[in-house]
Amino acid sequence: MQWWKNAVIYQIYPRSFNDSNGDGIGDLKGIIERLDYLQYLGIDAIWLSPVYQSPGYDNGYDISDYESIESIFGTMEDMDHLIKEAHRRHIKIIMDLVVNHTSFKHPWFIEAKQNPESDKRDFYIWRKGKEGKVPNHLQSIFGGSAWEYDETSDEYYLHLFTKEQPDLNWENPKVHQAVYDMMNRWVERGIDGFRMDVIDLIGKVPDQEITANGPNLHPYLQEMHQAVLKDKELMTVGETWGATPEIAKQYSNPSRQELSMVFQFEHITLDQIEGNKWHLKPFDFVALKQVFDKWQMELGNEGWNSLFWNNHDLPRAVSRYGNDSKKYREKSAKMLAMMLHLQKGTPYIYQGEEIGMTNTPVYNYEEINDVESKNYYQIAKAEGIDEKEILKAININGRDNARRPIAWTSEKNGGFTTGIPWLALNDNYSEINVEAAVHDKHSIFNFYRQLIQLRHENDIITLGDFEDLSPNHPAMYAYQRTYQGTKWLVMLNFTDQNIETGLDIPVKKIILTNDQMSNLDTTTLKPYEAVLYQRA
Ligand code: TEU
Ligand code: CA
Repeated sequence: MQWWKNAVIYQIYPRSFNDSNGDGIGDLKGIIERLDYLQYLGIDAIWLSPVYQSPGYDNGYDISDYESIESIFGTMEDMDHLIKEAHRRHIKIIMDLVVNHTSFKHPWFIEAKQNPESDKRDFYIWRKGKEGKVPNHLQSIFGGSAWEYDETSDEYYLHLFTKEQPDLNWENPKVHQAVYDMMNRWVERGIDGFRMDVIDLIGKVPDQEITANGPNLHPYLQEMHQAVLKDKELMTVGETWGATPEIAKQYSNPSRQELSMVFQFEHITLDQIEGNKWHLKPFDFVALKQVFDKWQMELGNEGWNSLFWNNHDLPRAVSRYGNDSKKYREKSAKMLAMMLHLQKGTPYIYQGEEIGMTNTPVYNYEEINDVESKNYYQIAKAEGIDEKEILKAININGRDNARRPIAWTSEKNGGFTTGIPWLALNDNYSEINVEAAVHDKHSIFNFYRQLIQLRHENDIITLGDFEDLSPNHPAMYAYQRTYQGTKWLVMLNFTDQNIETGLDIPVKKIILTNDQMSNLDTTTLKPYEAVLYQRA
């Protein structure tokens, strides 16, 4: 079995993890200081969000040099040290690979812009305007046209994110070679895999306004596999917003030699109206279960799932899907953790999820940091939407929610920094912090530890069959895993009410629960109760 199949991955957003030198920004040395904590949690690998040289228009997802470290994060020596210290603790390092676009400060783009005759021109996507207007209707994912006018050449270049993130031209084979060479040098440095940023966009056909899932996407990935990944123990995960189970199999069927797995976002986008993250409809629980069930059932042996509630782009899970009130925060966070971690696939924990960090509201424009939220605010304002409504949407789904620094202790600024944090911590840090969680036997943190350990010790979680026992129940998710004659039953109450389960199943023992009063009667569940039973 490949190592990543029963592994648990921990995502670090370096800027907000731990600051070692008091400049208010998390850094590589800060991560090294916390490796013992991660080893104690029990995770197998770290996915490190970008630490490469970057002017920071999109917090590091705009890279100006793939092979040097941004000075605010440290040096290449620090990076080598991190790899070594992580490996010493049996923790692998997965790097973020952002090759749909570079920064406009990347030497390739600087040359491309300055000298239209240079061979770097064709590393990017340039088009003539149409009657003094943009070449076509392609939109930036962060709002507005995806085309930016360049006066020097009287052409437009394509950027699917901010204009400081010009898209690379994957129709140019020289781009492939440059990317593969860079990846290979990182592999030689000793890293263990790549998380591939918006990888489903690299096959785009701009003139036909095709962005995701373009016709050459899979051939490119197969070529990348041959050039970099082949015959190595590397793990790869593609960020693919538009994946269906059929598409996910194309990426992750081992026989196709592309990726280990993808992140699919169907559960995340379920409550969006027309795919717009700022326009949500009430959250349909039965539909949510259907999405999870579908992904559990349909990949079969022809693909591999990744499992996540959270990342650096998404709101905090306990606020979004659980209940972040004082009364139910811990219980509902554990329930969400159990739901995810006992499914088939590779689970990801986003930093702070393991202590149940919550969303952090903002009350005015000045408090917003993230470029996506700022753009949305301005566009919505110009459309005449009420400021209260705009801030409400940002507080529900804005990316700053995930990016608040981690509180390590209840001291000033949560012990994250001795200086001024680049983004304020959530006010609740004196209560919700790592120190408190580690010392409390019944904490969310210690519940995650148990879930991770269970996965490492029981193949039923990794390999067992999956069955939803009550797909239409409006408040409960009950599923069963079966492997070599053993059956595990997971029962989860997603509400703050006592419920009748409609099931009466003979069980032998409780393996894990978030409620010390749980018993062997499966007919009722208390608010947010989550129990894992071994079946009789
Ligand atoms: O995200 C891809 C992406 O499409 C997101 O911008 C997403 O639409 C939105 O944030 C949902 O909340 C990746 C990275 O994860 C993100 O941080 C980057 O900003 C983006 O690519 C560009 O590199
Ligand atoms: Ca720092």
